[in-house]
Amino acid sequence: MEKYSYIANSEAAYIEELYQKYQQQPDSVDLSWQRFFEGFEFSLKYGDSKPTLNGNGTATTEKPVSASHTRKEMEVVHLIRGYRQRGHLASQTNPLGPRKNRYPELDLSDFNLAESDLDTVFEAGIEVFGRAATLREIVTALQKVYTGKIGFEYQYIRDRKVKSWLRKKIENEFLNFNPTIEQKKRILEKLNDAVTFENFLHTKFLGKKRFSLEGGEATIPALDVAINRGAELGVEEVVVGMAHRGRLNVLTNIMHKPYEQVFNEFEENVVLDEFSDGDVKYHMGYESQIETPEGKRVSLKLMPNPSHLEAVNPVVVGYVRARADEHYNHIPGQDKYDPVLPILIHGDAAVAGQGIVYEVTQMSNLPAYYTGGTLHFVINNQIGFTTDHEDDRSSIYCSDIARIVDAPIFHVNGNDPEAVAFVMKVAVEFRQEFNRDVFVDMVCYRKYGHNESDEPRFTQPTMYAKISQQLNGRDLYLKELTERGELDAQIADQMRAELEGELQELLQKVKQKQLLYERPKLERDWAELRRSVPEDFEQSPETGISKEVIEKVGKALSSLPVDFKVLKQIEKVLEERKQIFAGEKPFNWSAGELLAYGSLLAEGRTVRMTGQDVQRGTFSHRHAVLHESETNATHNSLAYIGEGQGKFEIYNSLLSEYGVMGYEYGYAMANPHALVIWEAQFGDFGNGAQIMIDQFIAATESKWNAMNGLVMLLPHGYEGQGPEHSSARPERFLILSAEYNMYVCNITTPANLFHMMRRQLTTPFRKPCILMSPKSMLRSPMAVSPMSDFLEGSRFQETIGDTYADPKKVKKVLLCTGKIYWELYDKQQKDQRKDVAIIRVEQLHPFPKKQIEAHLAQYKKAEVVWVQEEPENMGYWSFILREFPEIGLGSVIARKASASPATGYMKIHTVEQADLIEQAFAGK
Ligand SMILES: Cc1ncc(C[n+]2csc(CCOP(=O)(O)OP(=O)(O)O)c2C)c(N)n1
Ligand SMILES: [Mg+2]
Repeated sequence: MEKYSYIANSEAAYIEELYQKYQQQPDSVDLSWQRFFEGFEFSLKYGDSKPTLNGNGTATTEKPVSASHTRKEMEVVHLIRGYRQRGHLASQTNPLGPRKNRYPELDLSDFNLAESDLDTVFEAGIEVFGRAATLREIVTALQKVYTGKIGFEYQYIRDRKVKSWLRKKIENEFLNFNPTIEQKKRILEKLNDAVTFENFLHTKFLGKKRFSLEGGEATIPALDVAINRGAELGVEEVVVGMAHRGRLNVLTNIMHKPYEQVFNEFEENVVLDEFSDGDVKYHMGYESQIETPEGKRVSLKLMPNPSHLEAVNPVVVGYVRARADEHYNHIPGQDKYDPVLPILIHGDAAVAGQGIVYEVTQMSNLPAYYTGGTLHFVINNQIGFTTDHEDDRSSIYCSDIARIVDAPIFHVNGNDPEAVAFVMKVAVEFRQEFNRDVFVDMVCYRKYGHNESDEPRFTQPTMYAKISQQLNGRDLYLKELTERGELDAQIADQMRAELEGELQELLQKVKQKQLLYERPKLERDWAELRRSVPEDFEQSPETGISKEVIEKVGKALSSLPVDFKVLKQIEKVLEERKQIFAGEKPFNWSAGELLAYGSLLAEGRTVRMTGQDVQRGTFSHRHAVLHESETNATHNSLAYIGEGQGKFEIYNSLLSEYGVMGYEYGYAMANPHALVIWEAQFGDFGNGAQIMIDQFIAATESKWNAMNGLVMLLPHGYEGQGPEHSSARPERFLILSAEYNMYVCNITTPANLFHMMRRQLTTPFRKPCILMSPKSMLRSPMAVSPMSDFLEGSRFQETIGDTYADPKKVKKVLLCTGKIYWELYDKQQKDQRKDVAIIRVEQLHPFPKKQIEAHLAQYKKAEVVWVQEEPENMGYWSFILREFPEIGLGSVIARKASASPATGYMKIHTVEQADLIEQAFAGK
């Protein structure tokens, strides 16, 4: 308990001292004291008994204010603050009964006040009403506002402007909140839609999983308010991410997906094409447009999502950022984030338990990931599957994560749909006003088990005894309205009968009237692309560029603004760039990479790259953003290619993989014209984002019939840096490779990197592209490309044959991929081994079998082996056997099968590596 004993013990001297400080500078004292002194001065001016100041600045009155009254004034101020800070602990947000005692300590006695003070007038009333008021009035108002059906949490917010905006909304608006009859009808109508739909499914598809919303039906009027109020405040587009709970209800009753379509999915009447495997109905996405009661058209998108709870969150916000960047950045004076609103709907267990929620919340105010604030809505049914909330979190609230970014949290009783409507209204107003995250935690219950065939009484018998007593959301609201005499019960009954009739008809295939869906611009662009077919992978498209473009990009890359001083080493980098782009030196890795981006930018495309330390590059090779050596001012070279160029967005990310990669995946999902790249610091850190890889990158096209062109750069290569800095785990990607779902590459030349990047936006379809990218090869004098390899007519090479070996002499063919090629090549050259041919497989998936066969045709009698530096159980070998069984078991040269990807000792590494090369060139 917070004690205020210093107040009780302090004498007038303390208050005088504060008052003097206040007189000199009002904000030098705490806000509550400021209010107090304002009130004091007010009464000084207008009060009956006129206080005066004596020579020492001490307040005296004609009718003297007693020291005890002054102390009580202070206690009343603290009581007011107490309600604001801890009122939520006493709020009645649980529809199933009283909450656990969280010790709010808001009794009069906690402030040294008593019942006998209730009718005393206190100046402190100014804090709440703008005038003096009796303690009774003050307490009644505070209880109504802070300990009713809403628990407002916002006092921890450090920005005073934000805090006082919220206080006004809460204390002024909520105190006088009374929705109009029309608003009440709308709430009832939405509850009715929600309840009737679930009842209907429950009887027609008995026992089938639908993850019913019952117990949390107020979600539907809540979202309705958010969308409608948002539209009034300029929202044109809402992008929603949500899990299983209530998803079908949101799809039909918010997004207007035809009921008939949902029923069809229950019947599993679906036709799949060759490379699609589909997904369960409660994971599918949807797009629609709706008209609000005020006649505003709003585009809605529900993101498809996997079972993995909360994984969709970064995807939603990344998608929203891309829409803002591309769609809404052209209107002068308009914040590009205002028209597009992300809403993330969480479960109470998931939002408290999943780390990705932390990552995404932490991202919300960073320039790289800012989206103008997310509206978070928690369907808090107080249970996760069979786990009680006492077991699924340490925090008091499931929404406590909001506090890390000073986001306000509104806890609300799901059985009070008007209170739910109020908080959703304020939440969306807050988001539009401050462009920051806001959380609504709707406390409700789950009528059935986790799904409809689960028996919840196995594990929560007492909770379910209470739940069985509950009326459904509509009937409860109806009862309340009827009791309040506000609306006739017959109206709701009539609405219910109408809707049930309609659903029946729909089941017999009667179409529901829908707005014709007008595809927004980027979706029209997606529609111009097509799914890939196997023939597309026989040869990559031409992606070479003209000499003029090379020169233009080279100029941008090697110039600096006037008076922009850089370190000596950077001067050298720029000098080298000049030579490369002038054709005096071959292209190194960095030049090839930056030329790929520059050439796309010159075509007006967007290039976006994030990841840890990407501006410089983990291995100091990229130097995309330069720093002035005295001022630290930055220079993003590729932003200066020329007029009409696209935007080059390159941001160092927060230290996250799951969230950041998910975000970039979402960005790439929205914009087919953007080259979107995520780079891991070391490749295997990507495994922190394994959920994104398994559930989104690899499977999107198959599950959801959607494409994505994200590039993942995963530094990889055995260089003696230990178990975690050697392998990007290519084997994992290859296990996931099938049905032409993604490119997996490990390339050896800057030109091939350039073409790989450009291919991403050149093919008439989009595929994720995973690259095992280099470390030492970044500076290898061997891994370079002549300018001719970038010019028109050139293209990505899936394989690169041997031009040194003599086909007539070749006894052994080494098939390999990536960096080890250069070690094998070195040996071949040093020992002049014309009898050993080396073929590089630059792209592993889709596997370029025809191209490999064409190379091998030259060496018909030779033995063919696969050489890899990874242990035999890792890397590519299992995949090669699957895709190219002709090679035969045992034709592998690799490190021994190991539990860990690499040794921790440089000495052992060196011996192992030399041994691999020896073996590769050893005769039979
Ligand atoms: C990452 C992840 N872990 C576990 C599961 C399995 N699972 C599905 S729903 C669920 C409980 C979710 O509880 P809550 O977030 O409160 O949502 P509710 O079902 O209560 O609406 C669990 C554990 C999952 N889908 N995803
Ligand atoms: Mg739950």
